[in-house]
Amino acid sequence: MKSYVILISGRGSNMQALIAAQLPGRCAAVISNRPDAAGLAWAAARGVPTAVVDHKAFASRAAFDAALAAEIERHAPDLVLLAGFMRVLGQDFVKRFDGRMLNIHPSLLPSFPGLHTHAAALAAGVKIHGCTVHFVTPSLDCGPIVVQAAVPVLPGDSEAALAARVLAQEHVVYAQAARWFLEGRIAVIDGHVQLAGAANADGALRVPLD
Ligand code: NHR
Ligand code: GAR
Repeated sequence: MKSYVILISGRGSNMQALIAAQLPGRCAAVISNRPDAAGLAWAAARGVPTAVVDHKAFASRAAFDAALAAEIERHAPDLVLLAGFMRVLGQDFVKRFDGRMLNIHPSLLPSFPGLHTHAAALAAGVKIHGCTVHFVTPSLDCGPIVVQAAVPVLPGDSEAALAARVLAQEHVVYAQAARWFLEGRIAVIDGHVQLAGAANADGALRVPLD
């Protein structure tokens, strides 16, 4: 059976959605760079092995990356899932897990890479926002896109309200993308993802409506 490792930094709601989805693979470990991440207790309570690799305990990003890679490789996972993981990973780390590491990013990439995406979307006045599952490559938030979900930005939205609307979709598309990967249905061809047996969506999300 295939296996996967989830990297978190905090709450871990995406991690919970992934584990609850009963993917066709075993969750070998949940690893956090923060010892106080709430998601660790949730995973441990469900019998999932947990580990902490505290970035503050290392003198350099390279030393942290090496320790994190070693902890992941103890489990020899087929897939590594960044789920609200908040440390930028260096090129050597990314190369070790090339083609088998996914991230969920809270915007419709390539719009709003980096941090504070919901504030940036509100500031830009976009009417449609969302989330993206992508392969992790050395350049931040730029890897091949697997799936995206779009939500409306509504009049009077706060950052928190918009984040919650996006988060609900993150939980859906991340579990879906992880399932596709574990089923062997994802191919990256010329830097673009192709999904075997995909149905094409029709219709449109238009915002606002009149
Ligand atoms: N690493 C690489 N090489 N490529 C990607 O695409 C990555 C990555 C590491 C994390 C997640 C990403 C996101 O979805 C991710 C994608 C953290 C930062 C950041 O600036 C930016 C993007 C993402 C995650 N982190 C600060 C840092 O100095 C720390 C911020 C904090 O601790 O709160 O590493 O948005
Ligand atoms: C999620 O919205 C995720 O997309 C985002 O942080 C939140 C984590 O929530 N990730 C990033 O911003 C990465 N820089 P969670 O811990 O409940 O999954």
